Amino acid sequence: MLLSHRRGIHLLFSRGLLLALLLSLGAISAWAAAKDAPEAAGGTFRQWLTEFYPLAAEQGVSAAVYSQAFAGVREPDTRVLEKARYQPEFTTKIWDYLDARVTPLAIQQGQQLGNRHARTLAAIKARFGVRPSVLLAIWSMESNYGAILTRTKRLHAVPRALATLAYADPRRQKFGRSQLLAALQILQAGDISAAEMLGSWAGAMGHTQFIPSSYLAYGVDLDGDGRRDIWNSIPDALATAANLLAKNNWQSGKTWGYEAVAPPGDQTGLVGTTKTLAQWEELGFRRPQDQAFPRPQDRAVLKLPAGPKGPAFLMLKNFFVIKRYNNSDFYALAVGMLADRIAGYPPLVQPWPRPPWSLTMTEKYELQQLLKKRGFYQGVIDGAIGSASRRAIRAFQQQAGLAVEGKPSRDVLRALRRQPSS
Ligand SMILES: [Ca+2]
Repeated sequence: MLLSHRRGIHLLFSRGLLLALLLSLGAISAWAAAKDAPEAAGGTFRQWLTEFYPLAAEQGVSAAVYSQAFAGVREPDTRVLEKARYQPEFTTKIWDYLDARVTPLAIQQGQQLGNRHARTLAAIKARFGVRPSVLLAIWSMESNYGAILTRTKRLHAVPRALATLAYADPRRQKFGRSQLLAALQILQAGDISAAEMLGSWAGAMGHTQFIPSSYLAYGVDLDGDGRRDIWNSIPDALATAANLLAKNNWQSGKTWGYEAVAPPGDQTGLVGTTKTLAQWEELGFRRPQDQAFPRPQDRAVLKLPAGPKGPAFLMLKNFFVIKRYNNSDFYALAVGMLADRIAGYPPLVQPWPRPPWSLTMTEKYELQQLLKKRGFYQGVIDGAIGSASRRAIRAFQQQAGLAVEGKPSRDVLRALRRQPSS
C-alpha cells in the first residue's frame, strides 16, 4: 500500500525478488504489531506521514515545508471523518434549496459588495470576460461572501484533513493523496503559510472554496503582491473563480439560460435534449410575459428541475460551465438566479409546485425562531431547514404529543405558535 504499484514493480526487478519479499514481510509484521497495540494508532498516522514524504519530495516539496505542514500533528482529524460520513437523511427540493440561497440578504449584500469591489470586478471582466454578478453569486454560494472563513473553529488544517482522508477513508483515499500532494506544492510555492492553510473537511479553501488541484490549475494573483492568496485577497479569490470559468469556455456576454413556459402536456421526455432556441420555440416553448429569446440560433438544453409541474428552463452553454465549479444542476441554477437578482433582473415568473403544507421563507425563519425560543433548537436562524432543524421539530412533536415526522410543515408552525414559551 505504501509504495505505489509502479514503484513496487520497479523495486522487484531492479533489486531482486528477495529484497522485495523481505520488505513486504517487514511491512506485514509492522502492520500486525500496530493492530495488536491500538494505543499506537497515533503512531501509525505519524508513520503514514513519514512514509508519504517521498511522494511529496518527488513533487519538489522540501522536508522543511513537509514538517511545517504537519507541525504538532499526531492523530488524524476525527472531525473530518465524521463530516465525510455524514449523509443527509432527506432529499432537498429545488425550491427549498433556492429559498436558502437566493435570499433578500444575499442579493442585497451582493449588490453592496459589487459596488465596493467595482474596480476589481471591472478588471476581472476585462481580463476573463465574466460579468461581476456571476462572481458575486459564486462568492455568496461558496463562502457566504467570506463569512465562513471567520468561523475558524469549524475549519480544518488542510494538510491534516487531506492526510486523514488518504489514511482513513477508503472511499476518498485517492482524492486525499492527490489533493494532499497539491496542497503541499502550494505551501512549497509560498502562497500561504501552513498555519493559515485552512479549509473545509474536504480541502476546499478560501473565499471561493478551491480544492488544492483546482487552485494549482486556476489560481490568479490579481492584486500583484506575488502570491495567489484566495484566503485573504478578495481580488485573487474572485479572479481565480473567473479564471476557472474562462478556462472552461465561458461565453462572454451571454447569460446562463432562460426561464421558459412549456407547452401543455408532460415534456419530461425532452429533458436533457439540445436544440436551438428557435427549434424550442417551434415546439411551443416560450419565455414568460412574451419576451423574445435573444439570439434564436443559440443551442439550449431543456431542464425541468421540479418535474413537469414546475417551470421549465432552457440552459445555455454557461450553465454547464458553472457546473464545472460544482457538478450540480441545483448549484448552477442558484448561481444563475442569484447573479440575475444581484444584477437587478426580476425573480422567476412561474411558481414552484410547492406542496400545500410547505412553508415560505419567512415562515421557515419563524419556525426556527420559535423552536429556539422553546428550547428545541440551538443552531443559526437562517431559514435553511437542515438536520438540526428537523431534529428540533421531532423533539417538539414528541413533547407536544404529535406525530413525530420532522417535516417543516404549516401544522408544526401552527402548533408552535400555540405553545407558550417554556
Ligand atoms: Ca495576491
